Order: sequence, then C-alpha cells, then structure tokens
Amino acid sequence: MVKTEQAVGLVSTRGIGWSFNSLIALFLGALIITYVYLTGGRNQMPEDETSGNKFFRSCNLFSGKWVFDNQSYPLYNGKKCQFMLDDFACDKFGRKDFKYQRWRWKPNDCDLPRFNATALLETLRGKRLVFVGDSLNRNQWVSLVCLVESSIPTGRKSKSNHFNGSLFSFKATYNASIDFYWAPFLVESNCDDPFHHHVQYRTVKIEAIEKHARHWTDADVLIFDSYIWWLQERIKVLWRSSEKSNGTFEVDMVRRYEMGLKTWADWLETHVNRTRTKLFFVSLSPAHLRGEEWGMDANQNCYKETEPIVKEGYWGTLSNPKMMQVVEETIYRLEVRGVKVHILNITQLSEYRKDGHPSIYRKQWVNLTQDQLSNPPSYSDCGHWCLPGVPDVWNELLYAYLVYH
Ligand SMILES: *[C@@H]1O[C@H](CO)[C@@H](O)[C@H](O)[C@H]1NC(C)=O
Ligand SMILES: *[C@@H]1O[C@H](CO)[C@@H](O)[C@H](O)[C@H]1NC(C)=O
Ligand SMILES: *[C@@H]1O[C@H](CO)[C@@H](O)[C@H](O)[C@H]1NC(C)=O
Ligand SMILES: *[C@@H]1O[C@H](CO)[C@@H](O)[C@H](O)[C@H]1NC(C)=O
Ligand SMILES: *[C@@H]1O[C@H](CO)[C@@H](O)[C@H](O)[C@H]1NC(C)=O
Ligand SMILES: *[C@@H]1O[C@H](CO)[C@@H](O)[C@H](O)[C@H]1NC(C)=O
Ligand SMILES: *[C@@H]1O[C@H](CO)[C@@H](O)[C@H](O)[C@H]1NC(C)=O
Ligand SMILES: CC(=O)N[C@H]1CO[C@H](CO)[C@@H](O)[C@@H]1O
Repeated sequence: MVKTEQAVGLVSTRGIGWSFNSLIALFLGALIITYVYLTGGRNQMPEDETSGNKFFRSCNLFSGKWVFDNQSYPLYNGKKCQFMLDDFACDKFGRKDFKYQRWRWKPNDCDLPRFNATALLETLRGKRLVFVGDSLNRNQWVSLVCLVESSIPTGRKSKSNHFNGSLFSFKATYNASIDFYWAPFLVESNCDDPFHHHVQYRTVKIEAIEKHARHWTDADVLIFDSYIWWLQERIKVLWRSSEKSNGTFEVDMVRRYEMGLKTWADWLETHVNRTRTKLFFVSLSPAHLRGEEWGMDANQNCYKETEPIVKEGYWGTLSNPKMMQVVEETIYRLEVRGVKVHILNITQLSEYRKDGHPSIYRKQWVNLTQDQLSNPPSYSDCGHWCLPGVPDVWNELLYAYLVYH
C-alpha cells in the first residue's frame, strides 16, 4: 500500500556555519513523501568475522533499550559548545524539559563503552574523519565536534574550523580533522550548494560523484548517510548519456536510490584505499510526524513529546524498509568485492525517541505567520535532533567501532 503525505518541517535545513547567520532561510516546506508501509523482511547483514572484540563478537550494539541515566548524561553542555548550530540548540531556543538529554542506550548483551574524547583523538591522531551526506549527518557531525571539544582539557585545546565550498572542517588537537561534506544525495545534484540547496525541482546526476568524492577519497574514516532527499515524489534523474541529449527521466524512488548508491559503491571500490580507510553508513534517521502511530491524535507530531516510545520494536511508517534494504544490499555487494562498510544501524533505536526532536525549539529561519504561530505542530521540526541528544549516542556507537574494533 502506498500513500503520500506532507512531511512539513521534516527537513528544514539552512546554511551551515557558525558565521552565516544572515543566510536565507531554507525551509523545505512541504516535502512530499511517498512512503510504503512496513512490508517484507529486511536482510540480515553477514556476520562480522574479522572483529576480535567482545563488543562485536557477542553483542549486537543496535539491539537494546533506552535507560534513564541522570548521572552520566548529557555528555556535554550544549550551551558551552562553541560549534553548536542554532538548528539543534533546543535549550537555547526555549526548550525547558531536559529529560530527553538524559537517556543512555543499553544494548541487550553488553554495555556501550563510555565515550572518551582523548582515546578517540589518539585513534585519530594525524588522521582525517569526514562525514558525507545531508543535514542529519551534519547533526551527527556537530554532536561529535561538541563531544570532542567539551572533553579536552582547556590547556590542551588547539582547534580551529573553516569551510571551503561544501567542506566544513574542524581541526582538533592531535592534528585530527573532523570534517563534514555536504552532499545530500551523495551523487551530484542541483541541491549541492551547501547554503542554497532548496531548489524546487530536484535533478540528480545519478552516475556522477567525482565532483564530491575528490574532496574525501583521502580520508581515514568516512561516514556516509543519504535517505530523506530521495523521498521526494518527483526527482529528475539524469544519466551521463542523456546529458547532451534531451533526456531527463523520472524513476521510481527505490530504483533511483539503488542507482545512486551503486555509483557511490563503485567509486569506493575503485578509489578508496582499503587498508587505510574505515567506512561507515548511517542507516536512515526516523522522523516523528504522525502522532497516531504512537497513540496520539492524528494531527499531533513530535511537538510536546517528552518521553521515548516504550513499545518494543516500534517502527514508524516514514522509515521505509525497502530503502533500508537497498543500503544493506549495496553494502553486501561491496563486501563481496572486498570493501567493508559498517552500517551504523541507528534506525530502530532512534525510532523510540519521539522526544528527541527540536520541534519548535530551534532557530526559525523564516518569519512565521500568525496561522503557524497559533498551531505549533505546523512548524515543528520532527526530523532533526536536539543536541545534546540522540546523535550523541550514534557517535558513541561510532566510537565503539573506531576505538574498540
Ligand atoms: C538494522 O536493524 C533492524 C531493526 O533492528 C534490523 O531489522 C536490520 O536487520 C538491521 N540491519 C543491519 C544491516 O544490521
Ligand atoms: C537529575 O538530577 C538532578 C540532581 O542530581 C536533579 O536536579 C534533576 O531534577 C534530575 N533530573 C531529572 C530529569 O530527573
Ligand atoms: C580516556 O582515554 C585516555 C587515553 O586512552 C586514558 O588515558 C584515560 O584514562 C581515559 N579516561 C577515562 C575516564 O577512562
Ligand atoms: C596532520 O595531518 C594531516 C592529515 O590530516 C597530515 O597531512 C599532516 O602532515 C599532519 N601534520 C602534522 C604536523 O603531523
Ligand atoms: C578550497 O578547496 C579547493 C579545492 O576544491 C582548494 O583548491 C583550495 O585550496 C581550498 N582553499 C582553502 C582555503 O583551503
Ligand atoms: C594504503 O594505505 C596503506 C596504509 O596507510 C599504505 O601503506 C598504502 O601505501 C596505501 N596504498 C596505496 C595504494 O596508496
Ligand atoms: C522578520 O521579522 C522581523 C521583525 O519582526 C523583520 O525585521 C525582518 O525583516 C523579517 N524578515 C523577513 C525575511 O521577512
Ligand atoms: C535524442 C533523444 O535522446 N531523444 C529522447 C528524448 O526523450 C525521450 C523520452 O522522454 C526518448 O524517448 C528519446 O529517445
């Protein structure tokens, strides 16, 4: 069964960057999402036989539950993080309930190792880590930068940041770089401008990735994501062969995602140094737009939600299992060809966290109308995540792979 709905405020992105406050607001507005009800099974990934560590041999890090932990969380003070972005700074923009900052992820069969910025930076000494993807990956990048900068003793801090085109770079002590590269489709598209990417008609060059990839093929750690931008109903797909002719075509959502990821995978296979580079793909980040899915009113969304969902295995209809399966199959085929990509399988654990989104507590990049103001769910961001918050846990999972794997 296929339905269409408006996902208002799901991806209200804007320019990145700490000194770009005057950037035009970039609401995606009414993102038309085609989504498919949860059907069919998802493939299991092959066992990771190379891992020699207890966390990975005997424990699925992604299967577990949230435990309230008022002792160790949040892992940093968001207001003190000088790299925080206003899109994620919920406490700065008036959110008064802080319980959402205080949940620990407890895998069923082990404990997640505690995040230790020094240990991470020692692992990354002289290395370059790059997040490549859309604003959810940027959400995770900001989280990692805040985790790192908050934990370094003041005397040892030596850090800087700059941006150049789509590349945003944070240089930490130990000569470690933690970068973010804007490429919402991974492949080339007309949405590639890091600040002005909300074009009305999206066009994707489905076979082209060089323009982006040359900025990060030399990285030591690459963390990719890409999902939400592919969901728009109409996207023009442009082939190399069609560039000189008339051809732009509309292709089924799952199929075009498959083609884009194939381009990405082929690039990795031929260009990435397999001994040097660790590769990750972050599975889709769930949005909480449909209150009736967790027993609320149909026109409720994440606005005013302050508690996680407790129903085990809760899965929202915006998280398309077929799209997830495309990622798993692409990565499985890459592994067969000798390139290992770890999936950070954050979908299920984030599904529970309807309380973790900014809703109205973020910078609004456009002036709201009276109508909107009188109906807060209408302009709530239920796609991104408050920081400190859920992406910190994604980074604890990444940390486990980088430091213990
Ligand atoms: C990711 O998690 C989901 C839900 O827990 C599971 O069904 C799926 O098989 C997992 N995928 C991978 C690649 O581990
Ligand atoms: C967490 O603990 C502090 C003091 O230890 C207390 O002031 C605060 O109310 C607690 N927060 C929650 C959400 O329980
Ligand atoms: C963090 O890691 C560093 C370097 O490995 C280590 O010296 C330190 O004891 C760790 N800190 C904690 C609290 O475990
Ligand atoms: C710092 O790291 C970069 C790679 O990210 C390397 O090219 C450079 O030589 C390193 N500099 C020092 C002083 O170690
Ligand atoms: C910006 O990136 C380009 C490559 O795209 C590079 O040639 C240039 O040196 C970079 N500029 C700075 C200031 O890093
Ligand atoms: C790949 O990386 C390894 C480890 O850094 C290095 O020794 C090797 O020379 C690299 N291979 C190529 C082809 O660059
Ligand atoms: C938004 O409203 C403020 C004052 O309320 C005004 O100064 C500003 O120009 C408005 N911005 C836009 C884009 O309309
Ligand atoms: C010359 C050329 O490429 N023509 C193509 C234009 O687009 C239609 C489909 O929209 C194709 O059928 C033509 O072959």
